[in-house]
Amino acid sequence: MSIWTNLRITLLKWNDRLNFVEKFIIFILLVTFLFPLTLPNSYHFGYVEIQPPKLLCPHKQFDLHKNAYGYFNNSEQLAAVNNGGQYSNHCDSKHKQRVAIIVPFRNRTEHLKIFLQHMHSFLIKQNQIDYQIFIIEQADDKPFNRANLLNIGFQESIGLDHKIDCFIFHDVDILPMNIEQTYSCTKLPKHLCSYLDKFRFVLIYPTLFGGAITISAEQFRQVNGYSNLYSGWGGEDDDFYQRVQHQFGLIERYPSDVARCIMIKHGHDGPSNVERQKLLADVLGRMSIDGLSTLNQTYVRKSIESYPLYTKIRAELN
Ligand SMILES: *[C@@H]1O[C@H](CO)[C@@H](O)[C@H](O)[C@H]1NC(C)=O
Ligand SMILES: *[C@@H]1O[C@H](CO)[C@@H](O)[C@H](O)[C@H]1NC(C)=O
Ligand SMILES: CC(=O)N[C@H]1CO[C@H](CO)[C@@H](O)[C@@H]1O
Repeated sequence: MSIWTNLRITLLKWNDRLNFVEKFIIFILLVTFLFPLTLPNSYHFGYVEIQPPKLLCPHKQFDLHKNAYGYFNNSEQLAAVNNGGQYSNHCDSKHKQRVAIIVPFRNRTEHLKIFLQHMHSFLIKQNQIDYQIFIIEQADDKPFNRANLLNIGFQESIGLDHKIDCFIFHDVDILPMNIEQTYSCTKLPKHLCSYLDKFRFVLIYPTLFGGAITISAEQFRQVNGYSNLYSGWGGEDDDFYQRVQHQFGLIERYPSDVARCIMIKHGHDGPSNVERQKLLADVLGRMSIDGLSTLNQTYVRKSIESYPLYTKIRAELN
């Protein structure tokens, strides 16, 4: 008897023995375990893994040196930055992106110094984009509202430079380590720095979308920006993930050996947001009525100041 005949007989025997419910359960188990095998390697729950765009002309004359703390700090490179924290590269003028790097901020002056030196050194070495660093300072004593500040950074930086077409929203305490992690907008909104030293370079959950992200100006408008209501620590980036997922289906990430970053150590983040579960329960219901469309009612701009390595925008929240 051939192996196929044997198999057929065995299956027929089982077919008699099992009732409908048992067959159904076996069918479901087979589908659950076999279906993922048919998906491409790049698919993961909630995101797609992409290769970083190739750096077209990384700066040859600059080497990245880490100091004793592991941070980049190259004074020659810092000298190439224009007042206000702006840098223009001299490469691939056709497809060059104009990028605003938006950093929400309050009171972390020590982090800011390290961040500026490290980030300019890193981005000038990559030499991939025209960029400007905007520090958005919450100039009041209310609970920190990170997402509100990111929206303000979007609106105010575009007000200063209408040609900005790509945004990088970045926390001040996160630093990219791998020069291959290309800082620019790609097809979909993208999470940078998915793998942090603080979490032993493990992605802590598949829909994580905080810390550092890229999104085009047009895509950011399409989701009405961030919610302005997350006052206090946490929740706003999960809200934003849902908006983006609703609009675009997936986010992108780079592979785990590329998207590695370090987090500067610090103490407590301040009071957490007690309302966040309530807000997260109805993200899509609020999407069109809470965000860029309601931003003007949420703040008063106090000042715009240019410093050698950054432009600071101070805002008081209502
Ligand atoms: C970076 O380098 C400059 C001089 O090159 C130095 O004054 C500064 O303290 C350094 N900063 C850090 C954080 O190492
Ligand atoms: C908010 O204010 C700015 C300038 O002050 C204006 O250009 C913009 O259209 C306003 N946005 C909305 C949604 O009203
Ligand atoms: C501890 C500390 O420095 N707090 C300051 C943080 O920033 C706000 C607004 O700029 C100040 O009012 C606080 O005193």
